[in-house]
Amino acid sequence: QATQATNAPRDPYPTRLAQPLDMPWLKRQEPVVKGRAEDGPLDPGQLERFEREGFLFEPNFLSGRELEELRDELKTLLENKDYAGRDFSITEPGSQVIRSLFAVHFLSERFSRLAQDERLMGRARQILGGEPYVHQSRINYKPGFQGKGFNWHSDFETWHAEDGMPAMNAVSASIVLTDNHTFNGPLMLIPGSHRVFVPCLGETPDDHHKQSLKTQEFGVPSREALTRLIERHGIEAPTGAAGGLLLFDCNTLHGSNANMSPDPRSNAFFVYNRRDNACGEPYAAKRKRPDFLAHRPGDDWSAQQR
Ligand code: 6CS
Ligand code: FE
Repeated sequence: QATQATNAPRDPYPTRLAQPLDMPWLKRQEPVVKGRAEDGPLDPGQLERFEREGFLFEPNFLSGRELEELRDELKTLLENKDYAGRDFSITEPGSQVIRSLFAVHFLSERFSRLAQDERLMGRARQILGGEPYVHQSRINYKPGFQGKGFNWHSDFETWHAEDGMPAMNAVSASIVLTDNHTFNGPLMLIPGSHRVFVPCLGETPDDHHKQSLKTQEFGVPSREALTRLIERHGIEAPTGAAGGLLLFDCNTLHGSNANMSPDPRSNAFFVYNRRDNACGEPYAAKRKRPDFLAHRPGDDWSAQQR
């Protein structure tokens, strides 16, 4: 790890450590909700809920024709043979089944429009208290019987350590494009976990994303820390019909089980980061991850692919 100059400010979120700290977690520095109810579509009750729980589920955010179009687009993207074997297309551990497709707001006009849609941008601006840009986008496919789970993690821990995101000024919007039920591996969250930062053990391996996007082993909290947080706050899994919107703070601990049902569990994710929180050098990795995982404000990823 790089030595810090004596007068340099200390990183408040040290992680990927060789030795555990004396305490299981550290205090979050940034406020959770930074805008006001007057500034956007979320009402005071919804903002209060997001502040307290670290997430907010809005059933029936999308419906009808709009939802159908997105589901068709999801299918088209997943069937696109040009994406097979590309770095932004992640397969399940041990098979060639697609697990995630990244940078979808550059791959698809339809998803690009959705990412920039004021219904999402407005919510992000309101939560972040400033102008957002899309830091990352993806589709998680999770096909019936074959889709594997995601270990417990905080997205911010990874983005800070591996992408150089300075502070907790980002929010994820996940739109469920298939019905989410108990058996198809819905997202589970630990309410209230966004208020602490859990440093993780183990130095980041080179090219870690190639492994972590299939099965994450580094950047996951210890079982002791998870046990204490879950004893305190429990686990929640918002389920419901296709079209629901889940907004969650960048530091809310979450994970999911494998899909043991016949039905896919697919969703579209857009991560909004505040412009003044753009990424710099990674805090706990030797090299930055590829651009498809961490866009910069105003960059044109699709131009680089040509
Ligand atoms: O590594 C990442 O950036 C991604 N991985 C996970 C498991 N969640 C957040 C993010 O999309
Ligand atoms: Fe995640």
